Amino acid sequence: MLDRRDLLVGAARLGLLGAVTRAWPAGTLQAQAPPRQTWGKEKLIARSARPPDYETPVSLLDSFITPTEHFYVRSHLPVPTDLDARAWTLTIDGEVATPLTLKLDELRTLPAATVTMTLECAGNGRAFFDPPVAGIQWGKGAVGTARWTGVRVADLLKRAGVREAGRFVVMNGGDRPLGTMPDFVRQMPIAKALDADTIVAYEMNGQPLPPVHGFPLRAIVPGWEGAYAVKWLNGLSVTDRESDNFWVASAYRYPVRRVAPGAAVDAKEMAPLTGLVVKSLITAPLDGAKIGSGRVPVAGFAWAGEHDIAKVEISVDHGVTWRPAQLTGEQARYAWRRFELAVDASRPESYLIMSRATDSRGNVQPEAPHWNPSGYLWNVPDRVRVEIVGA
Ligand SMILES: Nc1nc2c(c(=O)[nH]1)N[C@H]1C(S)=C(S)[C@@H](COP(=O)(O)O)O[C@H]1N2
Ligand SMILES: [Mo]
Repeated sequence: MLDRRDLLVGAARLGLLGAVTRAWPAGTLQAQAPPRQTWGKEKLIARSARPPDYETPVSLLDSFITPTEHFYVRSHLPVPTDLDARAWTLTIDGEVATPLTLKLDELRTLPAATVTMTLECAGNGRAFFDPPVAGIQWGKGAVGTARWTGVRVADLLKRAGVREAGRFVVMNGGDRPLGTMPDFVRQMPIAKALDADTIVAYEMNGQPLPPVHGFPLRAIVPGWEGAYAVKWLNGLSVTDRESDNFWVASAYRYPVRRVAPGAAVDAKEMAPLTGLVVKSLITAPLDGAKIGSGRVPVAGFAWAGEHDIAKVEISVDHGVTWRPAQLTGEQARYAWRRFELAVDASRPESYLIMSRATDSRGNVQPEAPHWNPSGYLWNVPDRVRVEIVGA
């Protein structure tokens, strides 16, 4: 079926563009046509150029705050090109007493809140599952930490007045359905929406959000997997029932029981993903590094979504013995925690360095991966192999 978008792309190819471009939202047109944009992510690993998906190399993850230009990108749909801050509105409707439509200026007059949060794509580490699963083959770097500033969703909902029937808040972004990709919509339970740390952010690391990270507004749902952080946010709708949108009803679901690797799982045996699981990442030394013998400083980050990190241990003997690392640096409720330990590596041979985190509820990174059909929540202990090359 040819729709208006197809006709416009056809027109663009034929060089027939003119007045049409102005009459039609620019987004749909430019999204499909060159030029290829890199969004300032040249140092990242391009997993897909359009829509933009960029992974951060581990070598660029060695700081508590991930610089915005090094922050990973995950988009199911093209970045909208009609991102006009002055015209942008956020609508709060559904099961509320007073529906609201707020402009950015009005949002900025409300009390601001800043949350330092580690954002991780649920599919981070998907490439390591065996048997392989379909989807973007993320390695280790679909994760980063930023300071997000905006207004509390609770403040907005209080102003609108949530009715008794309200059970969920559906978040809609300004990206548009394309081809077989449905409109991107996510839903959170009303309790999470009312949490004082759940915000509608307009800043990332002290600057307006860049377009690729959701300018001008995005949701920040702390401790939960990345897809809850809806970019280009233009609507919060309070509902009394679950959304039947594809991204809510079918995607981001995880088996309620352990399943055999490669098994098909019935939809009824799946539940929505919510919080991230306990995990660690060794950022130094880098995998494959050649190092002089002696004490090798090992460092990295560990995180556990809504929970704190209680302990990180390091092994250099394939997990037979573990030594506790020091937890250092800044501590923020939903952010990763730095760990450091100098290990002794004196023999001129290859060493496997492993890190294993435990969260405040006693959850430990599992030895065996929890295989699941979409390859979510990879969290076995991290490992890097280094070569000791003599003194
Ligand atoms: N509107 C919209 N929001 C979105 C997405 C999207 O495709 N569209 N992708 C989500 C996913 S899967 C992740 S992991 C995060 C990634 O955020 P980032 O690109 O700023 O790193 O954004 C989420 N928000
Ligand atoms: Mo994601």
